[in-house]
Amino acid sequence: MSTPDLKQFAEVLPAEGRLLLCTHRHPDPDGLGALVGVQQILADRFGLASDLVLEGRIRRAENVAMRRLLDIQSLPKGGVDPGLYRGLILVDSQPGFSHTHPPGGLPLLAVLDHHDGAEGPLDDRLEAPFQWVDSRYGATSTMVFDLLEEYAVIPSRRTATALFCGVRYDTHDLGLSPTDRDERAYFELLPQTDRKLLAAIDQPDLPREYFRQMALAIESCQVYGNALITLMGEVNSPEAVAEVADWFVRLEGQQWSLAGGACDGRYQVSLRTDLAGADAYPALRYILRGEGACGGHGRMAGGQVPLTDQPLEAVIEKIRARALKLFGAEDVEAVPLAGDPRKTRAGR
Ligand SMILES: [Mn+2]
Repeated sequence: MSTPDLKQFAEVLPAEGRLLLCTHRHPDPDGLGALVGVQQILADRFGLASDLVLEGRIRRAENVAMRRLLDIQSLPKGGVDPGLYRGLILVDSQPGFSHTHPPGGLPLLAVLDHHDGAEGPLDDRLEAPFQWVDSRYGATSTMVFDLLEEYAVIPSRRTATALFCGVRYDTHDLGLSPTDRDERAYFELLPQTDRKLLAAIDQPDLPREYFRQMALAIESCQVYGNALITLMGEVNSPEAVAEVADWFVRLEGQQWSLAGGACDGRYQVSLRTDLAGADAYPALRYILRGEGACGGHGRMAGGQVPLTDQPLEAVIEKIRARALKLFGAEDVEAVPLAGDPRKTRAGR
């Protein structure tokens, strides 16, 4: 996990023409921030125009607000004519990740990512001439901040705001194992951001659907000692699953929060831990072993199981059984999250 010579980034770029930039399905603030940052480097330093292609609807309210308020324009994945582009840059993900399907027919020029995830030696998986994968970074937006610095590009207010959102949400405002680089990016970017936009992105209006989803999540959540398991049926969006996992790990005394929900033909799973030193990715890999794919970083991991071969109920039960085994809670009695705590006490 070494940092490549960032000067090599310039060497993989064409002298002219347009590039296509993409990230994982259902982009999050870090993916969006990294895209906006790379787009500015390409334009300012190399005179290269670029378009973003985004896959999967963005539905989490914060992410919707970020996209709208920063006017992040993109092409639908089906609307890409490869003939118009000279190559592809992928951020906040890697080729081969199950939630990432860049448009075909274009050479992959560069990959910037901070996730663990794909199996096997790096060289077998990545084919981009410029590969920068380093899971020590808390956010891909931090890596893009470093790239801006390397190429002496001063971020516009919009770029600074976008990158700041990426660093902020992926590191939980530096609360989650940030590196010195993340801290530097955060504090250097902050004075350059649009504070009104930051506040509007952080506290967006929420549709009623959001509260309905959260009510369902509370109903579905079972507490097994120090682990929370919330395996729902159909959900609005994969992002709702991540949000539920994030929310419930905050319950006092909890160390693990596993959430799942079916969406777009897949069972989406998110795992969070606040156990010091615990690594969510190997844990989720164990839970999904043989069923689906996953990736993660530090205390967060996400994955999917295709629902094509087996019914939803079977997938949910397999995941629950594996998770209970992993959490050492096979013999622990499940208690509903929102059950009456007095009854719960008496029952133990
Ligand atoms: Mn990220």
